[in-house]
Amino acid sequence: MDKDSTLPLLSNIRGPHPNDATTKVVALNPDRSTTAGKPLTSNTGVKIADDQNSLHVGSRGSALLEDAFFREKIMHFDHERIPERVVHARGAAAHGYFQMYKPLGQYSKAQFLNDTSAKTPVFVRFSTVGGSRGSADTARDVRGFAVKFYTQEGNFDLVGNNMPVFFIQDAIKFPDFVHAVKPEPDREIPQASSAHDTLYDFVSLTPESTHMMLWLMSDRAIPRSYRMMEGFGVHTFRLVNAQGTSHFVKWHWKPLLGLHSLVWDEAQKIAGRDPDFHRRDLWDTIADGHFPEWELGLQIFTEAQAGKFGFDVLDATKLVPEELVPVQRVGKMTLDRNVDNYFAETEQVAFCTTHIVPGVDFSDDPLLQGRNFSYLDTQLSRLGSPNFNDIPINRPVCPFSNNQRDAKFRRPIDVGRVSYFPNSINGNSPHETTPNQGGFETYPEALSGQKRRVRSDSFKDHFTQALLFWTSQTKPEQDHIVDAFRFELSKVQIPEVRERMVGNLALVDMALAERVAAELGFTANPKAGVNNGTRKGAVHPSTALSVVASLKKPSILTRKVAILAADGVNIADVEVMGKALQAQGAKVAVLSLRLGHLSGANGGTLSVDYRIVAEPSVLWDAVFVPGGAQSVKALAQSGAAMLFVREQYKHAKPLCALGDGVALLESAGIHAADATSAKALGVIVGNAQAAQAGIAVAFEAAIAHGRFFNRTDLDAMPA
Ligand code: HDE
Repeated sequence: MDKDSTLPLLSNIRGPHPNDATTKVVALNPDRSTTAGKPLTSNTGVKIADDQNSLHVGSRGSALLEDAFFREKIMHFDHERIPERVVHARGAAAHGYFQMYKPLGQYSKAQFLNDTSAKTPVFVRFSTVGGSRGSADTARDVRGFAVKFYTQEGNFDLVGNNMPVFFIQDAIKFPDFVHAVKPEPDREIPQASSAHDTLYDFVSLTPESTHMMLWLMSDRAIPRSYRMMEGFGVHTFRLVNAQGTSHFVKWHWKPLLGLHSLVWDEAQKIAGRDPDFHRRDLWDTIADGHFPEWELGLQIFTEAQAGKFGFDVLDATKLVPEELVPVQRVGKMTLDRNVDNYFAETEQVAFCTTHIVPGVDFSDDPLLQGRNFSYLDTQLSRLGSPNFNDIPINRPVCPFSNNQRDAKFRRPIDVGRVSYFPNSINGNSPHETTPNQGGFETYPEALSGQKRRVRSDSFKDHFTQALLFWTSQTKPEQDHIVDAFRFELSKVQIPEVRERMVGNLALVDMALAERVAAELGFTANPKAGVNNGTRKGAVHPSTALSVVASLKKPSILTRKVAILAADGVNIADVEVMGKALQAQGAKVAVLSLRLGHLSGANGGTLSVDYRIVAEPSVLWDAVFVPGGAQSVKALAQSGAAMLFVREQYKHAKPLCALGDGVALLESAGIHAADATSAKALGVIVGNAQAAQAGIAVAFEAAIAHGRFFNRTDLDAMPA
């Protein structure tokens, strides 16, 4: 082979920004502007002749106060930051659209839930909760999943998380919880981590947190990608139809790529190797045209049904099992455009749980009621003005008009004498709209009772659903929960806090608590827990709660596969396997000891996409080692290459080797002879000819499957 071999997509994994070519978005956002071809000017439009030098006395003298251009530029720069979010500071976002499969008029009169021809624009921001704006993406944490629908009846913000329950029941405890999980105030340590004394002190004294703590220790807290996690509205909301009938609803987002998670060792290593792992993943796949998709799932039930569930649907530490109320998939959301500007869009977007539209209403969940105060309040402090809805990313796409006036950063020039209602001077405009014609009407819920600071008795069972979650996990997922508690509690310094937390776990399940305690040097004791709740008893496992059990339609679309090669590689192996995987939508790249071109065993050259040390194993979903004795020998002499295959194995990822490549796995302690045993699940090997005979198909199936936790010797693998 004479010519250089480059698989078409290989060098384009971090492709160009599609916005460069797109202009459709301008209609949605008239404020979008570029500087291409324009002169550099001051903020008042004066053309700048010299932007390289400030005004000085002579060539070496002191600077002059008169230098207005310098002062304007530095003044602006000095004030470039706004306060980061108190929680959910670290995030990434994208634009897209939402479309219904069938009208939902039976339950809700909302236009965006009924008009199946409408593509409602959305802006979605994903986030971690605890870390600062510059923290790593892969921290063990809840992920925010906030969706702004720009509907024709106003903006609807569904400000959710990737877990369906929460740590606390009443909003008054939110500052306490957040203070406990954030870095400890005297030393500002640890960053973006729940593994410390104050968090466990608080949650162990607050048994209502136990259910959510199990979620936090599960693989849900370390997603592989924002594109591969579920979203939940958490609270019970209402849907209200044109007749005024209300149903309760739980909102779900179901990712079409299925649910996938990292493993903890990998997540920690990624935090150093690529702290932007999730941001980059979202950006790159949208730029590549592989648009992430989620189906909107709804659990709809009546108040009468809710009364028979055995738990309170107003309690945000409880979920409604899908076996009890099935999730109806009613529409689909597609994210098809990266942001133009991180600050203008992702940083300035202001989500508020109060942003609802006719056809949607609140329930009395005390956490939701508190959020309804908090989000509006926080935007004032972050964005600095009650005019924050005028910032382009927050502005509705439907007409809006009212008598609110002035305040900092007022953008519209409100014309006319009238800024009050009723009026006769302006024909009584802007006028009210009756509910029949689309005006918002609050659901007339009947309420009575004394004003009291009290928690309902129906909120007091803190352990039954924790047990439900625990028993619904597959064995490897249970192992991961146990390992995560052991990890976090061994970082906790105060023995009583550890014992109290394990005591609470004992109130969920004694075997769970005993397993956690086994490596902490004490015996699990339910009496050490805080049992101010009651346990109702038996549970029926729910497969929807398990990431592993709910993977229904595996695919290799957008999965990242590394090909390890060096000089003397068998290029035919690379081409056959690379093209087969690309045909199924995987992202394939050649990794070597150096950049440039590799010489093939039988002539020809292969271009290298990445150096192994710069893009190590934890950033890849699977690895392929092609044949070529010289190539394999060079890789075997590289610690980085050996670590690569060992880590792939340790993190339960698929490996495939052909011909001489099998020897590389062997020398890493991964034995191809075990190919058919449970021990080597996900290790695909064959001779070179086998490449044409189904090895690629077997490897694809392994990648689609994801992780092979049934490998029995994962812990023993040195990596
Ligand atoms: Fe939030 N939350 N939260 N939260 N939350 C904020 O609002 C708050 C809660 C969630 O990408 C803040 O704009 C209180 C549950 C997301 O911009 C703040 C309570 C759920 C985001 C706030 C909760 C969430 C936030 C900080 C307890 C899942 C990021 C910045 C009553 C259903 C949105 C901001 C984005 C952000 C308050 C609990 C989700 C301080 C008081 C439960 C996804 O207003």
